Amino acid sequence: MPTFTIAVIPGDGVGIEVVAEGRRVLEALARRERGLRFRFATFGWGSAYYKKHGRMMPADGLDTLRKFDAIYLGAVGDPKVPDHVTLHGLLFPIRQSFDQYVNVRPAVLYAGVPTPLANKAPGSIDMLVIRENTEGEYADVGGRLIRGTEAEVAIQANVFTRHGTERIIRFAFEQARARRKHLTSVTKSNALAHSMVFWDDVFREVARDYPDVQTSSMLVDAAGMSFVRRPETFDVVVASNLFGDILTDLSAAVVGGMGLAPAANLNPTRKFPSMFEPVHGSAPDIAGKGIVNPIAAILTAGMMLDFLGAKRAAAQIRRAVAAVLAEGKVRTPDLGGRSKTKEVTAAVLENL
Ligand code: GGG
Repeated sequence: MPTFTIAVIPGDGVGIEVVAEGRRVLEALARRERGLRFRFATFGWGSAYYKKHGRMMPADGLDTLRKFDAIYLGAVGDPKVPDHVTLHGLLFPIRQSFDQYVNVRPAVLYAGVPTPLANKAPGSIDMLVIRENTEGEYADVGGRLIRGTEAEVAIQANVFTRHGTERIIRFAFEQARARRKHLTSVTKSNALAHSMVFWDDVFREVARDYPDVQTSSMLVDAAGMSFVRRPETFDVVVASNLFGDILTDLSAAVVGGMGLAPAANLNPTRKFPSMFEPVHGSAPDIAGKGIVNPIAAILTAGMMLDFLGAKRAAAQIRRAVAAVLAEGKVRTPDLGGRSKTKEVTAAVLENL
């Protein structure tokens, strides 16, 4: 195995804390797994950088990142910086410039984790949400006219290309084929008669190449209800950028919360580095208190190892996290415990 070069962007708030914990786990694995080596380079980009320099990352930031095997990111967001500035200044340029067109967000109900839903057995919820990640509603096309006047106009255009839509749906079918062979496409084609009817058309076309995969199509409002009422009926779900973003907060909530939700922004062609970040944001309310749940970031590090081909090490992370959760002794306040962030990581390390 080569030495993997990892660009680390802790970002803001709890991002800084959780990325440090994920890195502890990666370093522990490198000590015990023959041939597994990392070279980390940390970049202090984010809201603090913005306050000093007026931008979230340097002008040549993308050129710097391009040379790495992967990017490991914590979170972005700061109460003193508008949220659209943080997202459009760092997260979205990386996803779009490196064509990380797939956002993979698994949601698994682990043994020992309290779910807000009644009568759900461990493992009964196991879904994989595939979110389109480079276009759709987040394409950043639009503008505001005659600002601040009575006649002000704001336009936000959605961009759905055949290339972009087909490739994300195809990726989702491949995932479904490797899992329980069921794929749900989520749209809102009763109301959005152009973009979403187009998505439905492409979904049906691509489905012809996957006769072994059972399909369903749902409106996003119905899907939201079903994520709560019958989450066990979902296997793989594919959705646009906005719908995937919203639905994955919901899927995280039903399996124990954002503290357990990992994510990967993938460029499956590997032409550019992929980026791995927990679903959660910077959580300024608990930042710096040492109580953030590091498990989402640790599982995210596992997704990074999986994508880099270090499958055995990735499986060790999943097993160790599952063991800590099942034991239930060491858990942060979001899961009803009193443990500190570092104690959770220590427990994961003990179980590796
Ligand atoms: N962990 C990365 C982060 O800070 N996420 C916050 C967020 O709002 N993300 C929006 C998105 O994933 O599109």
